[in-house]
Amino acid sequence: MRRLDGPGPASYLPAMAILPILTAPDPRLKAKSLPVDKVDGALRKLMDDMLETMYAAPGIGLAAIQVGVPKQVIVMDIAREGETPEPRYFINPKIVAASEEMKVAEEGCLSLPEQFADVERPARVTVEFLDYDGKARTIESDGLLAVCLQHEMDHLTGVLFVDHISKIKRDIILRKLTKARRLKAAAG
Ligand code: K1U
Ligand code: ZN
Repeated sequence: MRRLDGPGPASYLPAMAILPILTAPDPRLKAKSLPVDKVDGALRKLMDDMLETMYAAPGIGLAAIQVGVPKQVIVMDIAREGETPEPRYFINPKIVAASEEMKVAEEGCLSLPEQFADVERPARVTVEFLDYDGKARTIESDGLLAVCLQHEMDHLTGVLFVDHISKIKRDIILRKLTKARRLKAAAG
């Protein structure tokens, strides 16, 4: 723990951190994340840091593997600008039901910066998970929540949104990212 300001109990709260986000084609993004066996202070610190990192990006979701941690942990906040923030935490999420109805929505990803594509997924999913306090919960989702949940849960098995689109479109996006990475490295 580090001191934030003057003495007093609040000054010994651990500071939140903004973590570096991995970008494709980093091979760590292909890893399969492992289930969490204990929801403790260290895991809550990771989730706090992930949320801070997601807000700073900015983004509406983040999976732990995107910050290099292969654990089944997701943070999310789909509240719009001007609305009250609504942070959500999903530990060991499992899809237990999915609609037959499919829906196409445009997706982005903080690990594929500035790239977007239309992706088709079930319109509604029911997900079981543990919350920030380790309590078992179930959520029925549709709209952006369903899209974001499925996108983030894909990260836990090493799947990116580009894996749902044609090879031609995927290769265009991955080539752009490789080029951007080369230019960034050359610029120092
Ligand atoms: O990298 C990620 O997994 C986060 C990703 C989540 C997502 C977005 C759209 C559809 C499916 C999943 C993002 O947050 S990309 C950035 C973004 O969408 C956004 C950023 C600022 C304001 C609103 C949206
Ligand atoms: Zn993503």
